[in-house]
Amino acid sequence: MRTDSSPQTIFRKDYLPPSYLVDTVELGFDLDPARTIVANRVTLRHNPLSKSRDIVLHGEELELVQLRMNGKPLQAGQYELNGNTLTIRKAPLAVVLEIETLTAPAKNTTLSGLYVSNGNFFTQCEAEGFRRITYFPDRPDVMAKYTVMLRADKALYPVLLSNGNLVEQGELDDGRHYAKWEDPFKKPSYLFALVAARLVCQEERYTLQSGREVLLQVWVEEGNLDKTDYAMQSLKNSIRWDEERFGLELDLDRFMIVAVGDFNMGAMENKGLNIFNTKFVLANPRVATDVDYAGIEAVVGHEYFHNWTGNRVTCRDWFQLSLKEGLTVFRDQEFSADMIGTDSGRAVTRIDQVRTLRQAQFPEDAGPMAHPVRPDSFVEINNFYTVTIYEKGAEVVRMYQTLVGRDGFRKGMDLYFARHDGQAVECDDFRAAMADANGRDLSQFERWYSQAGTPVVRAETRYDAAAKTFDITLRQHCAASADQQQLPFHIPVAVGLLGADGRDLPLKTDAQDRQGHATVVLELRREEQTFRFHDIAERPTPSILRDFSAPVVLEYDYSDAELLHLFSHDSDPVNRWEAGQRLAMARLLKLTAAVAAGAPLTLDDTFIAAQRALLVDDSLDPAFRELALILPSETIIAERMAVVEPQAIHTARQFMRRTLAAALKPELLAQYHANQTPGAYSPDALSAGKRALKNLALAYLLIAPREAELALARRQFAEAGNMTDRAAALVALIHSGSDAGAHLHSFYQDFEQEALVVDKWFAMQAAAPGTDVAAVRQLMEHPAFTLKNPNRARSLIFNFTNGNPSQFHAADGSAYEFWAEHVIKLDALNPQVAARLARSMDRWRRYTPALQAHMQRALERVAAHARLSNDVLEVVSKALA
Ligand code: 0A1
Ligand code: ZN
Repeated sequence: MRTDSSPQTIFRKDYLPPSYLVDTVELGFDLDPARTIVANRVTLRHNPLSKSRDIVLHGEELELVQLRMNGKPLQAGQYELNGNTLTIRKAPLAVVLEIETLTAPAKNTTLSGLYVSNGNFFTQCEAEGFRRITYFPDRPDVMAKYTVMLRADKALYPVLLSNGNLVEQGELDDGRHYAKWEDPFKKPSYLFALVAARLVCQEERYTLQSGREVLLQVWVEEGNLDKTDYAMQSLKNSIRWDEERFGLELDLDRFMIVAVGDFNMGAMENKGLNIFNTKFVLANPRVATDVDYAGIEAVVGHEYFHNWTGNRVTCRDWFQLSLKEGLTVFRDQEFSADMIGTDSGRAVTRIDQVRTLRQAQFPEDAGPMAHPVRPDSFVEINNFYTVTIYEKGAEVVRMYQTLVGRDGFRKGMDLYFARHDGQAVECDDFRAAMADANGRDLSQFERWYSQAGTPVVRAETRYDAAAKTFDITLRQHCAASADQQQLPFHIPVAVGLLGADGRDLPLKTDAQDRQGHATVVLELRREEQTFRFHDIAERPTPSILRDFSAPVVLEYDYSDAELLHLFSHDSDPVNRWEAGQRLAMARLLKLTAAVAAGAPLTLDDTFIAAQRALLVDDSLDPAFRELALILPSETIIAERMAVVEPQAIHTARQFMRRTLAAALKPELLAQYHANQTPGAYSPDALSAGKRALKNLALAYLLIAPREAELALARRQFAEAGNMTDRAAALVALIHSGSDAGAHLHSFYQDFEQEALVVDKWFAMQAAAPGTDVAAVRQLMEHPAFTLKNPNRARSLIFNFTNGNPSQFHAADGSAYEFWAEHVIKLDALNPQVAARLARSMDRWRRYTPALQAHMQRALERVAAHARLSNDVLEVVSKALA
């Protein structure tokens, strides 16, 4: 909660080095849910880079019991306790502080700091949670060695874990026991963790490529031990991959993953003790879908890869967050792609990344919370764990690889570690390593870090038949934000040219080193540049921005004929998919306008024929076909409209789906049967792709179902051997508007003991177009619903506000009232989760005036609430500004 009246904005330009550095931290915990005593003995020395001799410690929601400096108790007048900082002025050069504090973990509903989940103790310290555990200079550029002593009741908390190595354990009086942990590596406080719990583990000894043996553990509650195999396998794959691709070895003898049911985010990379949301650990075929399996692989990889990109080399300050997050997302993306191994599998992962960017990052970059990959200011750092920092940050890292090549990228990484291992550094240091290792000038590339907004690249082409040249002129612009003037970006634009036969033409540009390739990377640096291709014997169809080589909007006046050509032939699967999206989008925008104008709706046969051809093309990966057949989402369509009318968009998109379903029915049915995956379930990409295509076919077949289609879905629901198929059948039945009630009931009965499946049960109802706000309110009355568990709150509320636009934007504004009410309710429990929900209203100014008026009122109601967290206050005040 806010302690002073108005929240402070923190600026990057105000960075000052810490006045004191910390060498060692010895922590002692007497764990008790109501009253935990934390004894902290910390050795500090003055930082020669700082002029100040004041020791500044952060602390939040702590009761200070005792404070001693160099052996002597400090009295009230010898330090200042002001809000959330404790200052000792004019301190000696070398200081030992002994600090004893009290905290109440059971009362901590924020899930930041030390908290209790299902009777067990966990911590979450990123970004600023450590200050809720003890007084400390809680900033990432203060790195120290930690020793941790845990004491707790042995029967209640048989497992005591912290970072690094277990060095001692034993019994105490009164049924208590202790464990002492030592982390051999210096780390910032945000990477501290402890767990005291009744848990069991799957463990394995694993031999690194160097021959060293390490202990790997996955800790879960007892009933979940049958759901740890995939996380363990993913961990081993991650270790191997980082050795092979980047030459990076696990530096600890022991690496632990712990699953917790109450968690604000996906997972946390605490040194040697990763703490995970159960959603990204627990899986078996009965309860987890293919998407869940892919998520586990990605997040296990992500947290493991942080051990080097984040932990060994960390961030100087939180403005540099993307230094570790963008880079680590890029690494987990490459890991997932390499695990599939095929080119088409790799392309499927890339298409998924593009969809996420368009669905979430582009809107963020155009809305009130827009910020550069390296922000210049923030109010609450927890609000900056965004798709811009993570996903756009990963795109920025990917562009280095596109510019300098895979080998060049590896050289840059090697230099980065050679220079900065053990340090807290800036985004600029990473860029310098990439530039220096490759002898490249990447100074203009800095603008990807400093300028917000999505650049638009407009392409024009000119074919000269006599000279056999083809010119591509690229022009870039980026809408200037209020406080930023935009300068041209350094944009890699990958281009190929298709001949009339659909094949790639060998390319000859003015650059000497790129002759004869099917794809070249053009480097756009100025506002406008023309690139010439030679010896082009026929007018080609340009395939621009292959593999989505930069996070930009590409505008080019493609004719339908050109798009159809690309959709059937482009050798670059991402652009092949993209051509289909362009064909669909053009029609969806026209249909939406027709709905709004009350005009008749039609869909042309050419488009239907193209979709049909793709659907039945067995030479293509089923996963790719599924993606190519998914229409742009309602959110993505909305981003393309000047004034958003959610109902019209929904009606238009539904019309297109219904028309396609009717026209393609025999083919859909054939694909449904052809893509069955009999036998034991396997989450591999090929099987998952078949299931995805089959279930897309089922969803289409159930748009206007007759008895035969309903029977298919019912049978799949009843007989499915895995959650992917069972959940897909249930969703199709719910959307068909037929007898879903009984199926929902039986699904719940079967899985009520599985929290993650109950989340799915809420989520699928929340996102169904038939679910209005009254139905959501009713679901909240269900005994299994609680606002206190973030996964549960998200499953119902977020899937409604973000995943069900036609109902969330109901004309009477009733769902906005619901939103306001729950932002306020959640804020009293958990500001981080509340602030995420608050962001559902980001784009409110783009809706029709009537909807805007309702939205503004709801935003103002939240803003006027008496006791708001800084988290929510920042989001709503930026929205209203
Ligand atoms: N660093 C973690 C994400 C994370 C951030 C904040 C948290 O609590 C406020 C928790 C996790 C990651 O990138 O996985
Ligand atoms: Zn991360």
